[in-house]
Amino acid sequence: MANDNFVQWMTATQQNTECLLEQLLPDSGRAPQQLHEAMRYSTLQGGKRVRPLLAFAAGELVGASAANVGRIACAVEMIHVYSLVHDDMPCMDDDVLRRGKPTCHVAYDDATALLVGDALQTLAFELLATPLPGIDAARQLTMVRTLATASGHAGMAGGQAIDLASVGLQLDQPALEFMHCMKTGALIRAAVLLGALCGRTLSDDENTRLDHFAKRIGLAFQVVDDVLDVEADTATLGKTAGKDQANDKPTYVSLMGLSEAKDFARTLYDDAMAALAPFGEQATRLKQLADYIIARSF
Ligand code: GRG
Repeated sequence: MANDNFVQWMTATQQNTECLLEQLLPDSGRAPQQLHEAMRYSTLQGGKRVRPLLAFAAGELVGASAANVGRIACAVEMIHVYSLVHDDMPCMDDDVLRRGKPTCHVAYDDATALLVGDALQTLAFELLATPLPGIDAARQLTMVRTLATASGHAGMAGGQAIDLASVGLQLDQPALEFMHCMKTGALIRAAVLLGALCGRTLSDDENTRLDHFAKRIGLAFQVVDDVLDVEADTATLGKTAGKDQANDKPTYVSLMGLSEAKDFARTLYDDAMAALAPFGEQATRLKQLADYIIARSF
């Protein structure tokens, strides 16, 4: 019963995110048409929307307005889509399949894919910098800074740089964790923190706990991703399976083996859940999302 309720909430939140993205993205009939069409092609109708779901769940924890959370959730998803579009390009991971369809540079061309990433990134910041009803300017500035830090050299882009430089190397566990906390974890953490910034002010202890949850679940997401790259097939993933091994990338599976990697994901999950305990029922959605992240099959 509780799980039915979660599935309903997740489906409704994914649909809401899709509608909002649809409205916020530029119209493909407007010039420059190819860029706008490619932005919509890359962003709409695809993806699990894990980061928006986390932002909405964190928003529920703090009683935030759904409209405000919706805006920041779309900003985070746009940063995520930009990273996928650039990551798939020949100069990076060079992949042809994403979200079950040809990657942006394959469907269009390299220059368009580059511009799609650039335009999604700047649109994300435009959305965050546009006044949000009931949220003061200082707090919005904190939101802009939180997303910028998570996306830039000390976050996702920095993690990607380490990832590209690590091909053929076997990183030890601290080095692997450092890379993944930046590359994947930082944006997942930002989704949670931004959702929480849309509502009541949290105490220092609450902030510390939520941040700990966000960091642990961000890393657990990556460990599960490493496992799925080995265990799932391309059709299920909607992206090329087995790429990590084919590209000689260091992963949790190559470091510790499949079974230990699964155990490690479970340990991170337990730690994340423990951090939420004092929030009680307010954290129900975040706990359910943690369950989903750990048990997902794609
Ligand atoms: C190009 C600056 C820059 C960064 C790229 C995120 C990233 C960094 C690369 C993506 C490569 C990758 C497979 C990373 C592993 C974890 C991850 C982010 C998977 C994709 O996220 P999902 O599973 O994708 O949430 P969907 O399609 O469901 O949104």
